[in-house]
Amino acid sequence: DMVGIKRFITEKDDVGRLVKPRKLNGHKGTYGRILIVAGSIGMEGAGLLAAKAALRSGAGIVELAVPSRALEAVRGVIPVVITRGLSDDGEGCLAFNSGKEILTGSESASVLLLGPGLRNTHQVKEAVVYTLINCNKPIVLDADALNVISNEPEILIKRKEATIITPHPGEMARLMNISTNEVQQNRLEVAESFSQKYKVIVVLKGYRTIIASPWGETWINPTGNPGMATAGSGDVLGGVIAAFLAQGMSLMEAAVGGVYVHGAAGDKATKKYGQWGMVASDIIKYIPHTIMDIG
Ligand code: NPW
Ligand code: AMP
Ligand code: MG
Repeated sequence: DMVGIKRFITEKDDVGRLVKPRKLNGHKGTYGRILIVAGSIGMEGAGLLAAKAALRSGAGIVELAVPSRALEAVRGVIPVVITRGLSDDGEGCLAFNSGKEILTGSESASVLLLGPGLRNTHQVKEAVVYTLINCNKPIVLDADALNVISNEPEILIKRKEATIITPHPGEMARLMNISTNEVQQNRLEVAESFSQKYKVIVVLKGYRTIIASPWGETWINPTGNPGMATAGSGDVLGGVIAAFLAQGMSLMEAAVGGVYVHGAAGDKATKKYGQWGMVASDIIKYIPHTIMDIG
């Protein structure tokens, strides 16, 4: 039941407190290694956006793993990103056995981001489920990684480590087998009930993104604007949250702080390009200035 849940509206100072000066002797390993599993033929951009956002949010090392047929399209696009090819189904999506490869890749990672642009196929589902069950690292789950488990969200309870899910209202609706309208009419209750039932942090995106924790703490985000309703905006958010986690923030700090910074960077982007003209990569451009202003 929803009794006893504390609800807050995120303020700038709540996030500013999380932006700590770096240790003088810190090295890239200090700021975490993120494994991003994202993309497919035709959706190579999803992983690239997430990777770039993670690096601009302070992550030490970012590795982007894609189905092998998509590797050539992402290799070298962002020189600072490490790339890795995973077993391919022959059509540019993950194959059944890529789950084992993801697990191997995750051994050196501090955090995983799984889902943007993977597509909703049986083989992707097998790889995602294998990773969820076997991986003992925190995972940020987005997009198709949510779509593939929407008929068995119970899998989330089997995780050995924490999970943050970042559904948009359409993905939330699929996970709960209700309509997008029903999600939008009860955003707080939907996010809180799913979080408590499946023991995951729920980031329900959209106007005033809601961040609900299973231990009964909910945050409502005031930043962002409809200029962010543009392809790839959500892929950027996954990268920011993963980067904050990798740098040692707690789960809720990373989720609440990441959503705030992502929205505030989107607000800065509209000052330059307007709500009509801004695109997802413009949000990334303003992440560094946003973090500097807030911290
Ligand atoms: P409706 O129609 O209102 O019921 P999909 P996607 C709803 C990748 N991308 N408020 C809405 O439902 C992603 O990572 C790759 C209300 C809408 O029709 C995914 O893997 C890119 N409703 C894949 O594409 C750039 C909302 O959901 C439906 C809502 C598909 O993801 C683009 C659409 O959702 C993209 O990120 C809101 N705020 N938001 C790349 N360059 O590689 C969404 N809905 O069918 O899940 O499609 O989000 O585009
Ligand atoms: P996705 O649908 O996964 O690409 O995610 C879209 C991103 O843009 C999420 O972070 C949303 O919260 C944000 N967004 C979309 N529309 C709006 C809006 N009208 N106001 C604020 N943020 C929005
Ligand atoms: Mg998305």
